[in-house]
Amino acid sequence: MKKWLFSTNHKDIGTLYFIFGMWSGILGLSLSLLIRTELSIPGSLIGNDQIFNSIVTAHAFIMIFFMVMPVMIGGFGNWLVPLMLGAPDMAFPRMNNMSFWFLPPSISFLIFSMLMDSGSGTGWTVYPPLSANISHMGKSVDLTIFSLHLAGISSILGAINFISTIMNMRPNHMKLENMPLFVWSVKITAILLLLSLPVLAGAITMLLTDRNLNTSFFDPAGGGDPILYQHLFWFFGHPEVYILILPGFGMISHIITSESMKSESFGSLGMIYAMLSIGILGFIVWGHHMFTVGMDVDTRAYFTSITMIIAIPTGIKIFSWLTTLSGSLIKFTPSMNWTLGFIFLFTLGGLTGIILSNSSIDIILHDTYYVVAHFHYVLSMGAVFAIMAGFIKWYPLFTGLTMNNLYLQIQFISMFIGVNLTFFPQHFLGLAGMPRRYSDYPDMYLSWNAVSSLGSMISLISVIYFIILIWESFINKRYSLFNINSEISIEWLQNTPPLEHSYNELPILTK
Ligand code: HAS
Ligand code: CU
Repeated sequence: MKKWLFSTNHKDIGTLYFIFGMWSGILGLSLSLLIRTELSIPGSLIGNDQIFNSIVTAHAFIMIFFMVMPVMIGGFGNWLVPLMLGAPDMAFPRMNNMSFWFLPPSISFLIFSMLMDSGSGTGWTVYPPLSANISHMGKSVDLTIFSLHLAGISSILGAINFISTIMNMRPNHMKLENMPLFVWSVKITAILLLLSLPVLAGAITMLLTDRNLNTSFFDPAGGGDPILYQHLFWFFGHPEVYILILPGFGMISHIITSESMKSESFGSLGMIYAMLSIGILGFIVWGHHMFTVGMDVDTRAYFTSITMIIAIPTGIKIFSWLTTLSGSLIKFTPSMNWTLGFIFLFTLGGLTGIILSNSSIDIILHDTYYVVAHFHYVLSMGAVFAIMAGFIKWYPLFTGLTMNNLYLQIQFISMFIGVNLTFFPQHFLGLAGMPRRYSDYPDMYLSWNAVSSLGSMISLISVIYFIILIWESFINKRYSLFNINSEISIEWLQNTPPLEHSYNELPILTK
């Protein structure tokens, strides 16, 4: 108990983040299944639209703040950054502990916000006037705001810790351009966090005072402006989407480089500049979420053009990964499968982003399922596929165990089918005009919704299967080769045969 509660060890804290992220992931997944069950056929299952909207809101918050961020930055970041730098630990180990322990109270507030009063049916964007007293009286939205405050503090402390560690605890001879790409990705992510989260904190605190202290920042009746909230939110919200993907980019670079037996990623320096450009551009494109607010045409033209420019550094990353792979003997190992799946499906999601960035098209597609399809391709198949690839790749490091390869292959195939079946039809629904955040629809949308819900059930089964595989590696004590507890590995180490590299092949053991 003491070990985990008071831990200042980056690996233990990383493990805590993984366990927390998995737990939240199961909660978020459960909520998504409620959504898909409600939408599997027309008519009402839950019977209360406020509850439906609260479920949608909590699903998004939990997946973003309590699943993807803790796992990618907290889990992989804590485990890998000090190791890749050769640093003994994080720069501020006790602050690291505090960053983690802010999260359980934070998610508790969010869960309470669903249970108290009428819940926060605001969407994760929490736009006023919907989130103001007029539509959300009671304490739910206030609890949601407090939850975000705590999660925000946790992330800001984490960001300070990563930046300090990376800037000050590198070996003397490691120049910035030689720093591993995952470390770079975490560093850029941390800078984005540090610059964007305070803006969110400001926005939600202003909303809190509007709700409770009679200010009117966002209330036209008192001289305020609800559009101001949208600007503040998306100034945070857009960098946030790159926060969710950049550490994944970092992991994908490492996995591709190592699995294709290359010594470094193709265009390593270019990759660093690409990530930096994505980070900088991420701060000046927020208006593409607000094309429908009544923007003048010049501003629309600006946000459309600048958004499209992000395709260039992202394209540099995609093509550098493909070039790194090029000429190598591709082995379809489980982590390689997830990586190739990532490249394919993230690109698909990125391309629909470019389509949405056209302001005139977005005015039609905004708030339809097309947007939902776009962001699930970059998140459920981008961020989550990167997490799966990284988790399987470094599982032996984290646990000293390995998972069954054959079963992992089956799990990959079933989840690949599941998520594509869930989200691909949502493009059609969006193009046909089905709005997002609605609990019901006319019969004409039935067929693709049914397919989508079926897909989500397949994904559910493959996630449960994955958890069983983790459990199986523990109970069968499936030690990895270099686990100190493994008798096989001790024996193996004592009789290590010489390694011989054959041309274009994995190193093979010769007896
Ligand atoms: Fe996005 C909405 C545009 C990347 C996440 N995005 C969202 C939302 C989320 C999200 C969560 O402009 C919904 C928020 C909400 O609740 O309302 N997004 C883009 C663009 C990119 C992009 C241009 N998004 C992401 C990533 C995310 C993410 C990464 C999280 C991980 N997104 C939008 C827009 C909206 C939006 C609109 C608002 C929609 C609305 O109405 O609400 C880019 O970063 C993607 C770049 C990647 C690629 C693929 C690889 C590049 C290659 C190079 C060649 C390609 C070229 C393009 C030259 C482009 C291979 C050619 C174009 C063709 C179509 C052929
Ligand atoms: Cu955006």
